Amino acid sequence: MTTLAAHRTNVAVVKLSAVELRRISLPLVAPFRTSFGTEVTKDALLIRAISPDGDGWGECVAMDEPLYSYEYVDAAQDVVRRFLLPRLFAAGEVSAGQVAQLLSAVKGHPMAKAALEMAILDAELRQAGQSLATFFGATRDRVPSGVSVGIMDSVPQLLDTVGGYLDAGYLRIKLKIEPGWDVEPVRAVRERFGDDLLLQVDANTAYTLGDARQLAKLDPFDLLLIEQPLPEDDVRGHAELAKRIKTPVCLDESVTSARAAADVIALGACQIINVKPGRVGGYLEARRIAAIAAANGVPVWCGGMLETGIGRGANAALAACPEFTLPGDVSASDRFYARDVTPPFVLEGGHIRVPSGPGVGPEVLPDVLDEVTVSVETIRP
Ligand code: NPQ
Ligand code: MG
Repeated sequence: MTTLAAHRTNVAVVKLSAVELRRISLPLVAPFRTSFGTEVTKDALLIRAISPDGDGWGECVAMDEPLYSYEYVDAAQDVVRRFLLPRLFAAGEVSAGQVAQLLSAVKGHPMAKAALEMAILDAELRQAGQSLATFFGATRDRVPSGVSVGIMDSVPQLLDTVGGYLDAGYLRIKLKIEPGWDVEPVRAVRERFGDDLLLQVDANTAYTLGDARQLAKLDPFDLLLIEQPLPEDDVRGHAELAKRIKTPVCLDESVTSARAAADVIALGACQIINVKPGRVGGYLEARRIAAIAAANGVPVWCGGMLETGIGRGANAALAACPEFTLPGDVSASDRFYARDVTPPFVLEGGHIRVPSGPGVGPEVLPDVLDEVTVSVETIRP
């Protein structure tokens, strides 16, 4: 198993001379509505690991408000500054594979920890001249691209939007749903675009087990999956729901670690897993989850958190690993952003190209970065 050995192996060590915490704000091309709220801008925390042997970038996917999970970007910056960085600085030289262990005394905050590990990993891979895809044992140089479609004001508006994405070449459509916006939009999209369309839905925890009969009304539409219908901690509810509906249950929010992944699989709470590096504490844990799921015959796909090009490129590398057998939410940059901090990822026949240069993600464009920067904090040992 060269892929599993690979992420236990240090490709280099990183001597941290400083860490830059940079907040950026990117306008979305259109509002993105989910069952938990409507986003119009993306506020991200970027982390630059500064070392004498070269820098590395990490991206924290925490939202500006604690709506997807309890994390939010101000809290992430606070925990990085006050509790995480002192532990990394105290360790002296670090390798990405040591970061989770060094930070393990601090409970929770997986997105903050993931961003730090990613910055170290990027610096390490750049030193070694290796791409994340190579480090991971990825087997593809491009990945099929799916798109997440927000809740709309009307069905005609939804059909227009989905039609536009299909014209652009997206290979799979995910509809955001909530009570009052579920069967009707799914039926309309199926009728308009046909039975061959790869179609799935994501509820972001908006239902309860009491809604099982309503969710069973989605059964006739041959969906690939329903993502996270019930609350994050309702593992038993998902196991029960999975028995009551035909649509395969996929978990996102509930899968907070490799152990949680093994548990939800063992308990029959899901048939498919959405892997998101930020949610599980980093790319290394995400890679392990993919291996665990595959070993249990559970298909995985790579989720998305509206990443800038930095995280988008890294997600493409993860999605290029052999365990990823379903199209992910790795969309083209222009799905969300007119201007990004890296050269844009574009659709090529419905696929996104996996970065092949050294490091976790592509090169950052310094001029754009400065233009979208809201604040910069530099922390030294
Ligand atoms: C999901 N993502 O799969 C998430 C939810 C999500 C692409 O559907 C800002 C930052 C806004 C992160 C909106 C997709 C967000 C966000 C939605 C994540 O559940
Ligand atoms: Mg989701």
